[in-house]
Amino acid sequence: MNAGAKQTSLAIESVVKAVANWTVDQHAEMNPQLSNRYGSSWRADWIGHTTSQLHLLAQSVSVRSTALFANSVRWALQSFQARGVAEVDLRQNMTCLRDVLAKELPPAVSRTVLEHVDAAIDALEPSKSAADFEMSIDDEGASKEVLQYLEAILEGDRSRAESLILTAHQDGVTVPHLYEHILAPAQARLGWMWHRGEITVADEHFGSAITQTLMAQLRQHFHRSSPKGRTVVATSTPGDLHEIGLRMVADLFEIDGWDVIYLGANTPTNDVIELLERRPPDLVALSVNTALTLRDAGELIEKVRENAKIAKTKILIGGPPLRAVTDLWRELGADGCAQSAVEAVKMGNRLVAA
Ligand code: B12
Repeated sequence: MNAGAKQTSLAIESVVKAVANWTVDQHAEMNPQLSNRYGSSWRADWIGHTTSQLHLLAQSVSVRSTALFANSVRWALQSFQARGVAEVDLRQNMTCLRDVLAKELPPAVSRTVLEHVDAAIDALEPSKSAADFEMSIDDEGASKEVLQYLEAILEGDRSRAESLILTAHQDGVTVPHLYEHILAPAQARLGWMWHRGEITVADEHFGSAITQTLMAQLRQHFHRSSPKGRTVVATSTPGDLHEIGLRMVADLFEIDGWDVIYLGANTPTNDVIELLERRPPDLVALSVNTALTLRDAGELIEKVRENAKIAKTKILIGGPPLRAVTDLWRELGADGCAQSAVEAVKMGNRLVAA
């Protein structure tokens, strides 16, 4: 990660609270209708929204990607529209944020930061459509199996959802296929439905819990290749609560004959480094599941590179933000990136062989 960009990113984080408040003050002054239109919690809601945007801005600045911020803001627009927030209000809010940042940030950093905000303002132009952006919108026709699995989840029928997957496995469908072509797309679709306000967080939690239980059950049926004598540590970053994608990656490495040290979600960076020193692996598989954890991922990679004992360990990275902006992995200092668990295993073998 670039040191100057990281510093600017941290400078933004340190003023989030004040900037969010000033932005909402300016927005309310510009548009007195705001308080009528969004009910009694309007101020807290807009401060919450502006705060989230500022955290995303800080992350995008840390990886020097205006595309990441533009994509994230455009992606959020769809969710807000589904919940009755007017597009024009989101645009005004971003314009007020720009004014406040232009006034408050030191000139040395404001040019870079404002480039990101300008990209977001452009992304919110009414002439732009969702197709102009690269977030993982899974709106295409899903397979029959994915739809059947989702239907069982959304009808609250856990037994049917489990039996669909376990029966398919008994009928010869392999674990990698079940992961890649049914469970992963079903999870993405649950996310997309929640994003558009079609299902609740409870529905998503119910489905994610079933997917995790099934993955645990399928473990008993893994057909492992002969041992490769290679070890991978599969981890995420502190504060990242997503674990299904990383676990799929870990499981497919195990099936491929690797020894896997799976650390799961929300792992403290210093503890990961200590583990890498104690049990040096051939590969680290690092999962980044929201743009909000990109800087932490960059820091983990920096700490590996600065540590003579483990500096040469190959680092493979992946997750939704790296699918949306495909060159981020270089900026973060990883050795490679892959878009799916199946691709992760191929890339991991390639990196270690090289
Ligand atoms: C379930 C879920 C959650 C659950 C997680 C539960 C759990 N135990 O895992 C909970 C409720 C905790 C959650 C919270 C949030 N979530 Co969430 N979540 C999801 C959801 C719906 C499914 C995730 C999942 O299981 N995917 C299935 C797996 C298989 O897919 P995957 O993670 O992409 O992994 C594949 C590849 O990316 C790749 N891969 C993954 N890791 C790695 C690692 C390596 C090394 C490699 C090579 C490849 C690789 O291989 C995997 C298999 O093919 C996704 C939607 C989506 N499109 O995925 C959102 C999603 C990941 N969440 C998102 C967000 C924004 C959040 C929140 C910030 C929401 C909020 N406002 O609070 C919080 C953040 C919480 C936190 N601090 O981490 C966004 C991230 C957007 C972005 N690009 O930054 C997503 C994409 C939804 C969306 N489209 O907006 N979430």
